[in-house]
Amino acid sequence: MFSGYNDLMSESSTDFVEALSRTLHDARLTAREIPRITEKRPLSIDEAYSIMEAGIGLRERDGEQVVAYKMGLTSEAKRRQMGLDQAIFGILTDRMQLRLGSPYSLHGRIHPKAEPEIALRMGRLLDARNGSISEDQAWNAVAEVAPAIEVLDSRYVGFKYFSLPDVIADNASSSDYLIGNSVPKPAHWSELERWVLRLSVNGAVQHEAPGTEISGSPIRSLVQLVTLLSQRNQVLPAGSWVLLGAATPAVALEPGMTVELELQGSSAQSQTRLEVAR
Ligand code: OOG
Ligand code: MG
Repeated sequence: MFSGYNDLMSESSTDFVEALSRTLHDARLTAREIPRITEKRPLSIDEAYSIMEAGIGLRERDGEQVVAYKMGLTSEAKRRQMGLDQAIFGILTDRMQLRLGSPYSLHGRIHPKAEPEIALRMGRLLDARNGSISEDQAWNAVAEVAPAIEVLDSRYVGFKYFSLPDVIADNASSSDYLIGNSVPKPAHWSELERWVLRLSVNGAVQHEAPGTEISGSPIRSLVQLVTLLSQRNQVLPAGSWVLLGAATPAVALEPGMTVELELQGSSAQSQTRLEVAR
């Protein structure tokens, strides 16, 4: 029986954040589902991000380093799939990054799903703490562009019908990510809107969508991330990778599956493959 939420109502806010980040951390490490937090207690978006950050602190204590960020629920299709209505961000570490060409073991995952994304590497820091940044400013700070496959997992029972604060506290369902080989950086960010992202499983196309499915324009995801970080008094550091959000719904992973992301644009063509181990 899950008993980790027993004292939730009586704890102070700091203890509560500590306790829940630990509960989610342990659920991930032991691959055990837990009930959603908001079944027991209301949770604000702000508290939820504090739980996420405390959880990343626990991972850092285990030797992991923050090297990337992600935007989530930037696509209408994803929001519909999850029944949620607002874009959110998550924090990614070096240990979550998968290596190209290595089989991906589902061991230790609860209900993993894969989704097609575009990743950007920042050549310069972006900071919106003293005012908003423009799309051009954001694009000028980008050093590298690559396709990416994100593997989501949720620590909550069933991976559905959770509330926005629940999913934020669980680091936006982050689990692993694979960054493909870089493609040439387009001269203008609007070209990303015309890219097509196609997700296949065992050679059969499951989902396909244009870049406009990502926040209307993928660059808007980057601006949104920098804005959300600034609301937590944070900046996007140079060198970070950013996953801009899925363009299509996610597909459930099973042992032995091959997932392929094909990216098609006028100046960019590429294929990235994730082989799930048997
Ligand atoms: C939240 C994470 C969503 C995306 O790209 O939309 C996400 C979820 O679906 O559980 O990473
Ligand atoms: Mg994603």
